[in-house]
Amino acid sequence: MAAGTLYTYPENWRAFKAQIAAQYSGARLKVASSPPAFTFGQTNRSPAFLSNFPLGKVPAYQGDDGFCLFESNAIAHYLSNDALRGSTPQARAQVLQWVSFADSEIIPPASAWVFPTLGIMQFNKQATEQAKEEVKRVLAVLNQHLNTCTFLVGERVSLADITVVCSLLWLYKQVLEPAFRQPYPNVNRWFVTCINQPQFKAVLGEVKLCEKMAQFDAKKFAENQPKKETPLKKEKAGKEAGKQQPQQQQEKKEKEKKKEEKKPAPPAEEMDECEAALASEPKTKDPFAHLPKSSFVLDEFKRKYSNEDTLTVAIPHFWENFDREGYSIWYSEYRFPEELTMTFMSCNLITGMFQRLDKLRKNAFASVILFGMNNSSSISGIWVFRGQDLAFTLSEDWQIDYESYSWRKLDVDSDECKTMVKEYFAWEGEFKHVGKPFSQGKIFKKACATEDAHAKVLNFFGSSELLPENKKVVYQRRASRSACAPGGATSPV
Ligand SMILES: N[C@@H](CCC(=O)N[C@@H](CS)C(=O)NCC(=O)O)C(=O)O
Repeated sequence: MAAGTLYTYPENWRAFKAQIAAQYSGARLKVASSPPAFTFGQTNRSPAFLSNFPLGKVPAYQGDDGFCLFESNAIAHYLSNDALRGSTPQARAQVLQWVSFADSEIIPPASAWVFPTLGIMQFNKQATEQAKEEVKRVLAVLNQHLNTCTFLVGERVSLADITVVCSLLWLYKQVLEPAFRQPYPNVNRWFVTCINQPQFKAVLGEVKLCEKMAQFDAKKFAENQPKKETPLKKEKAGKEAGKQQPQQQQEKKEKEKKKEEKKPAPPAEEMDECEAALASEPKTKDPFAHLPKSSFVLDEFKRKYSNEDTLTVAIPHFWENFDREGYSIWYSEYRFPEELTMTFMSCNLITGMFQRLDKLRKNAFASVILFGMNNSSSISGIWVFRGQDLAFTLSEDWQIDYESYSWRKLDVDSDECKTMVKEYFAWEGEFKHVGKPFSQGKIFKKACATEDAHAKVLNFFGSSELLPENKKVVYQRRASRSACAPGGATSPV
């Protein structure tokens, strides 16, 4: 019988799947969801955690025997018994069918609808209306199936029921008010039956079904905003927050809401799961607080870099605005190129470092490039840091990787610096000092998983030259969007 620890944040519906499965199977499962055992945003970014769970995502399972597993469905499967997994080949396939159905058909519209009501995503009327229609469609499919069955597969609760119930949980709690759910009596009956099973109850507690469809929580959304990085977002957050005060009178509030509903939100303003997760991180002291204010707005440059042509707009903007007192430019090179084998592993090395330096992103920008091919490659990059010193010593969190690199401060007036900035930022040029062809580039800029997406697109296109410059930001913003439980945000849910 499996025995181990499940790392998660509290009230994570993904973790619930594993926890309920363990209730049925008798697997001994400890849940590490609060300090000191686990702090979301910290523990899952630590090198020890990342060495077992390279994505740094939760839930994550470690057996007492050392066996490690990520992906909630895999963990729930592992912690199940044969009865839950399905006792015949057909039943097992049906369980897999419903697990996949939950992930691909339920979670996307459920997130699009529910997240804004929890204030962790901007409201977009069109997207919400579309999500409602999609939810109706999946409920209809379930209702039809459950017309003749008590449970989704066979005569007993299976992993299919556990998974689908957990995926519907936030819909039932938040938005499926009685009138909306009334056309799906079989689904309602089945859902209530499941959540009242002692094994479900032990994990979910008393589930209160929605009485009134929750609407966009602009206040919570505004509260979540100020922690975000760009002035653009701050500005917006300010507006949102500002709106809240005069909105004491209900009438005005309604008007504002209507206004909000009319203008579709620009997608880049949404809070994705990473940002929601970051929003939950405890505040730490700003290690750059002692520096005088700089005239160089790094975020502005980053926006130019993301959205406009690198050579003709972003780099000229960089040099026109660069503040040599407030910032410094460094060349870094991986010290152990002979240890680099497969290029995808080298890329993970770079993105791993970026992840561990997450909190430095506000005060740094970097373009790090992998040159060469499998078993003959090198990594080097150009880093722009706030201040004149290497930033890594300013925080304990940042000291994991930097010693694996050599660091050389560049003379910002030198031709060498100008050429390197140009070549590394644009990912093209002779790279004379390298002697190997460009393979892949990674940009240290925005929070979470973005570089991976960029790299994936690059791999797909096969060459950086084919990458449409003005599309960079789109890949980055959409990279890791998937449904994250609201518990990962500041929301107490
Ligand atoms: N497909 C994964 C998704 C896991 C996931 O996205 N986890 C989020 C929280 S809901 C996370 O840990 N994010 C942290 C991060 O991206 O740094 C699963 O089902 O386990």
